[in-house]
Amino acid sequence: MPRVTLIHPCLGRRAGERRGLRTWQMQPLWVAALAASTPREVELRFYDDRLEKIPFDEPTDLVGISVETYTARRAYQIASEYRRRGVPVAMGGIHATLCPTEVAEYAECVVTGEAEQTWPRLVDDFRHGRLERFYRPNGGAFPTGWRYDRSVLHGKRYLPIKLIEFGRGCRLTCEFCAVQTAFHSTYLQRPVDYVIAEVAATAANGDRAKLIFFVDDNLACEAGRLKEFLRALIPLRVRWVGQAGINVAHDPELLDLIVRSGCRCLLIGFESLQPANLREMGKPINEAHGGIERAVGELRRFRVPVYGTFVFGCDADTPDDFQSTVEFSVAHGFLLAAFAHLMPFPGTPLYLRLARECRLLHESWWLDPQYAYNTVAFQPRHLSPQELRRHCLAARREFFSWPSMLRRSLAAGPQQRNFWTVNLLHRVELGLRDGHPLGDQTWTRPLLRAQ
Ligand code: B12
Ligand code: SF4
Repeated sequence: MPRVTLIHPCLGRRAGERRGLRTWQMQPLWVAALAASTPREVELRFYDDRLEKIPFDEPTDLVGISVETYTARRAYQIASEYRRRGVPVAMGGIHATLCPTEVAEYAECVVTGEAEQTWPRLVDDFRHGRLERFYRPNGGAFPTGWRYDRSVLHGKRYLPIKLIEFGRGCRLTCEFCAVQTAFHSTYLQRPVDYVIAEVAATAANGDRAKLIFFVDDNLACEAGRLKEFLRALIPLRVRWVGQAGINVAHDPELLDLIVRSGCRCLLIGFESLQPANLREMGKPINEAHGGIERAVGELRRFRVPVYGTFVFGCDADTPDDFQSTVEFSVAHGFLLAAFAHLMPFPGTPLYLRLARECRLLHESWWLDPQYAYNTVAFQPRHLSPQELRRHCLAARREFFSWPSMLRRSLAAGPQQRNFWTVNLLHRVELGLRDGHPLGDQTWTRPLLRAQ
């Protein structure tokens, strides 16, 4: 019986650090997706590098590692450990999809795109000694059923949140977005009754995780289907969080359904209060129907708890914009907000443009040992990279300051407990995230590359 070990890498680890950031410790859904499509006779194990030590010496025949751009360094360290012991490694995930050639240097084989169909084939090829270098889904194939087997995740100390997918991808074309790049701006949805059945099972078995996170990057790609889904969700009386485009705010019927179906936090990428920046990012949708100001007014009118996200570093940004954006977010009583700088993820139109303009400070920043979380990897137009980072950090500190939290808590109404839990957690982690290393700092061996 072949033994297969799946690994979810952490972002990195400082010397002496025992546990990672709490807000990121959620069930990795890719493991549940792969587990459901793993042939039954395979003995499957899973280790989450964010929560536990990886037993590298435990006998196994094949290892599967998921790679995001931020976790690539750590993933390659883990792969090196196994490959040094003669165990072949398969890698997949969004970074493997964006940079298959780089990933192939650290693995026996690379899976790009969705793996529901390719994974069983890979395992079968492995058993017959004919592993290929690359596995790609057949053009636009719909991953039949999208089933998940979460049994391998049981017993691990994740946040009590259940991750569920409604759809995958996004049809919009924001310049900086890795998702639209990986999915070629396409969007696929599961049948509503599949998702509702999964939610109902959570609600029925009294799962500790009554809070559901719909992980879609944009729940509102198809407003009509979203309404159908939310209507079916109302009787299940669950609490949920999710991410959606600004278009939800211009549809009163949708806002009403969002609230009535139990939404406790809706992340919306406002990105910038400057119209010129929105044009640069390729996000004109945020200017439509009266723009962000009107959208936020509607969200308040319906009492939708908003997680507003903003991105800085576009050409029109000046130092004053940070302050005015924080003031906007506080004045509108956002439950949460993020103030990030632009990140040139590999393969994105943003990355390609900055490379053309010779503005990338590190070409493969994710592999650079000097690069740490929150380092700016490109040359902004009117600020220095250090200023951009400092202003973003100051904006976060101000948003999570006591006066801001107290003021914003007034907008939280009866959801005070929820408000304080999430705000205090984010406040504590502010300092921990900044400058966090990518990769395990105590790991000093050279990375093992394919011949
Ligand atoms: C949920 C989520 C989170 C959750 C964490 C979830 C968790 N499990 O812990 C939270 C909110 C905490 C989070 C945090 C962050 N996230 Co996040 N997140 C997502 C999101 C929205 C969904 C991921 C998901 O569950 N998808 C559903 C599963 C089934 O799909 P999947 O993971 O792609 O897996 C499929 C295939 O890729 C493949 N596959 C995946 N792994 C493997 C491994 C093997 C061996 C094989 C064969 C196949 C395979 O098979 C699966 C089935 O088809 C994605 C967006 C997206 N669409 O990917 C962003 C995303 C992955 N996050 C992103 C980022 C940047 C972050 C942060 C760095 C943000 C920050 N605050 O700075 C942090 C860092 C977290 C970390 N790595 O430690 C980026 C990554 C970009 C990149 N190029 O790497 C994404 C793509 C968002 C985006 N729009 O750019 N995130
Ligand atoms: S709306 Fe969100 S998911 Fe869609 S392309 Fe833009 S940033 Fe990506």
